Amino acid sequence: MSKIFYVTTPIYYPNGIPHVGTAYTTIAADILARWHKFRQGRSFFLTGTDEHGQKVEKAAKSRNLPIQEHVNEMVQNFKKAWEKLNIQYDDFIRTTENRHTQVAVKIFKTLLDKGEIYKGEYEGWYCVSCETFWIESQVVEKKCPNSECGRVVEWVKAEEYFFKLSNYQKKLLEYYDSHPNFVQPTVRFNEVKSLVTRGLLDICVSRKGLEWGIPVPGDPERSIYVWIDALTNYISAIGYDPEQSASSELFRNLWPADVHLVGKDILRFHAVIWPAILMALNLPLPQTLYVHGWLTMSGSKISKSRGGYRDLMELLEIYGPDPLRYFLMRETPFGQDLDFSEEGIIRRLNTDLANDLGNLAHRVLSMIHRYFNGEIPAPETLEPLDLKLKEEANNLPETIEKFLSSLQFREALMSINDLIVLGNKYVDETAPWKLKKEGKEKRLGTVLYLMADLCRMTALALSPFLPAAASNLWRQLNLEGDVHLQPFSEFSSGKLVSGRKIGEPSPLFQKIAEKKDASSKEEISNV
Ligand code: ME8
Repeated sequence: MSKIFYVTTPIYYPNGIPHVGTAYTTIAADILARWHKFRQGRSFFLTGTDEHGQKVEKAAKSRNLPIQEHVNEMVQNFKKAWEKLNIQYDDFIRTTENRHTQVAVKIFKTLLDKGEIYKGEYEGWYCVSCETFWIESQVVEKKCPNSECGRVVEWVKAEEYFFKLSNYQKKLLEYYDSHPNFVQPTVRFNEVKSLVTRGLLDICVSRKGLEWGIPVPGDPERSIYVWIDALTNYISAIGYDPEQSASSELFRNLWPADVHLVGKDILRFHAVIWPAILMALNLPLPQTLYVHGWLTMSGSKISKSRGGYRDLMELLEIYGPDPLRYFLMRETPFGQDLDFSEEGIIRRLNTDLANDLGNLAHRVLSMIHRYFNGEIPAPETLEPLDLKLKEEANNLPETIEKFLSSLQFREALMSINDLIVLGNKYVDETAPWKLKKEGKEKRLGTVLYLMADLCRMTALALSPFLPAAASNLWRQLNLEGDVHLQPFSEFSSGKLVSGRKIGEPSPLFQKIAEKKDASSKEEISNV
């Protein structure tokens, strides 16, 4: 059996409700998982919440709630948001669950027994925000050297447990050299390489007196500190056990992960610390770490602490899941920053979704009703124009695969939209209404069959990206089964069965008037 595609998102801090930034990573992972499920019949998508540590503790205290109650409530908010966005994860790991804490403790103990973790004293610069100790030469003017941070660092002295990260500098650099696609895009990989080349310090993996954490085995005064706890979720969730023989079948089928999706903020943890931990555990490293850009608003990163953005649930109420998913994935190349704006969502909704896709589906379905009493006609002899359309449609699976294998969501969506635009052009050129007038019934049947088949192909192509619209279109075509459960062999042109009745056409998307204040949305027309 070929390896099951395994994709992960970061596990998010439940110190606030999810926002559109957290949704960004999660949507990307969902698309990849859905696409691979379609292609190979199976895939595995893990997301979850990172529930220990001071940030979460502080958030609970500010709400005057017991921490457990706070996180339980927040987790429900995440799950509700993901459901509304049609995120189809296979597992949701919470780091407070037994299945995780037990494995995290075992991993800590294994590394301690191997001498990879030791108890020691450290004195030096520390960045509270990045939870990182820095080499003296890296710190200039008491500023954190992490380019995404730059906050003031503190001079600290501590007796804690440390992971021997410094031992891994050479091994990591060798690994990077022999795995040129390990971190993508290249600009991020170069950052990592230069960071590691400058030198690595051992990292502190425990904290004394932290109320909300997993106790260090044999030293309950201390808790396992966040990164060992958090990063290991990727293997604890799928049944890893440091006693290799006890690891689950799922783990053997999934590990190493194919893609870890992360934002720029946690690049170093995933490209340096996590690989070193895996090396220390003698485990293979993930295939790819894909580091995407920020969602910004007026140039600043959208974040829980900054605020100033509309609530994710409210965005979903106003626009629905598909326009949001489409805008986020279509607007900029995935590795780059994207300035988020509701005008941007509306523009994409009105043009690509309503004018192009909605229009195509509506006119084709309506004409089949008008000219063939709602019954899919049979195709006759194909002309060069028809063959060209078929050829373009048949190229689509390979094109999507090419783009998605390098996480080019925007380019994949552009190629689907190109086909939709071509379909609309084909209708204009073949002018079925004229064929009807001229009594060319056979030609009319061929044209509308090809168009209905193109709508079927479009629904399949869009199913990972716009799950709701794809289901809706599938239903309107009255096709059998669920669009999301079709075998990949169906994704080829000419598979539509003639003679079947189609359903009633209804607009796939409602246009919204473009105005500055999108809160008072106004539907302007049906497509
Ligand atoms: O860092 N634009 O959790 P977190 C794009 N628990 N992506 C964004 C974003 C934005 N404006 N804001 C957040 C943590 N993200 C740790 C992770 S993993 C073992 C532990 C996304 O709640 C992006 O994926 O701060 C970023 O890396 C992640 O949320 C940070 O989530």
